[in-house]
Amino acid sequence: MKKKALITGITGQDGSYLAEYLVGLDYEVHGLVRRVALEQPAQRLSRLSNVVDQIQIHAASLESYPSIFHVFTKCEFDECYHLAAQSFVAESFADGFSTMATNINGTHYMLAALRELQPKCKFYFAGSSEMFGKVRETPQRESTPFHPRSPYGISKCAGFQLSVNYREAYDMFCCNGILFNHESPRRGLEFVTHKITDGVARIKHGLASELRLGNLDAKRDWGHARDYVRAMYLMLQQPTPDDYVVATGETHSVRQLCELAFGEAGLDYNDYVKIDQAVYRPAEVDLLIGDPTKAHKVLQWQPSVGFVDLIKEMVRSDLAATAASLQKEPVLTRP
Ligand code: NDP
Ligand code: GDR
Repeated sequence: MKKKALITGITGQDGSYLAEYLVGLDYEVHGLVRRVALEQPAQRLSRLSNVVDQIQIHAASLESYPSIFHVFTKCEFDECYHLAAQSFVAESFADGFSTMATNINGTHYMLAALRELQPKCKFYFAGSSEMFGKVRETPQRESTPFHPRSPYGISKCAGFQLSVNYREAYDMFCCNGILFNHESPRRGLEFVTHKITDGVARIKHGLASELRLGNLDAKRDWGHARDYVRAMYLMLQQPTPDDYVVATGETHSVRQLCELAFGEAGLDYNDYVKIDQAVYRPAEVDLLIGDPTKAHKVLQWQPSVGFVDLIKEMVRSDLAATAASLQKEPVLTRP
């Protein structure tokens, strides 16, 4: 019998890599997607082009408990990876109410429906290094206290605590990943890595003359998304549920990212990057660097791609995609 997994947020960066990984492990993979994604499959399911014929999609929304409940009445799952969220920190300042509603209630609905219908199903919650926020110690580990700096970070703390509470109160197998930033050519264009690598490609091909960014001194621990979805899977294969930091253990500034990405295309970022105060956040997370010792020891997890190779891969991918779009060659599959 094949194992069955449900992935919320399957259309996103992580969901698409996780779907491919689990299909490769011979899982029966199901995805929960918003109805709008089904109405615009060419755009909204594009990250899933490698596996779309091998997965089953269910229409549901994090805003609707009945829609989530209904999915769990249709099929029995062994594992549930809850990745769906409003995931852009800056947007959470612009509309904190909807970020809170989607991320907190959505997680609560998932847990409540599972408890009611499938309490033996293992549950993964996509926690974040943004929960550490104004960091209390460096590097950050599982025991580091949370001090979130945005509505997004607060919503992730609430989701984390909900997951812990269902584990303790109802003996459910709930794991929290505390994942540091992870990127790839599939990253949304609003996030700084992809904004920069896409900007480099556009400048290199003469489509733009500058790139407007905010705080270049912020430091992040950036890894590759393909590596990080393996850690999610490994958490649910352990004998007992627990929480894990997943990170590379290295930190770099946005400025270093610019230097590397522009350099990869033979450009000097100083000639193109303009500082735009409008992109600064009302409260910033200045420095993140994770200590993944527990994930190394317990999960036997190690990242396979470092910062330099990650950014080079993203620049190369964006240069190729921009060149293809200029020649009006359709890009049939995403990387
Ligand atoms: P993305 O933004 O790429 O994907 C988010 C997913 O959530 C999309 O599939 C989106 O669907 C779905 N979604 C959003 N709102 C709803 C809703 N109301 N109902 C149903 N689905 C919804 O995020 P990532 O893949 O990068 O991240 C996955 C998870 O991990 C997120 O929870 C994020 O907060 C968390 N995380 C990410 C990190 C990172 O560095 N990438 C680090 C730490 C945590 P649609 O396509 O319809 O918009
Ligand atoms: P982050 O990612 O907020 O860490 O959240 P993002 O790439 O948006 O920002 C990283 C840092 O870069 C600075 N920055 C800019 N950011 C953006 N987006 N655009 C800019 O122009 C810009 N200029 C400077 C930001 O101020 C910030 O310091 C990501 C998301 O994936 C979350 O869902 C996840 O939980 C965390 O990573 C871990």
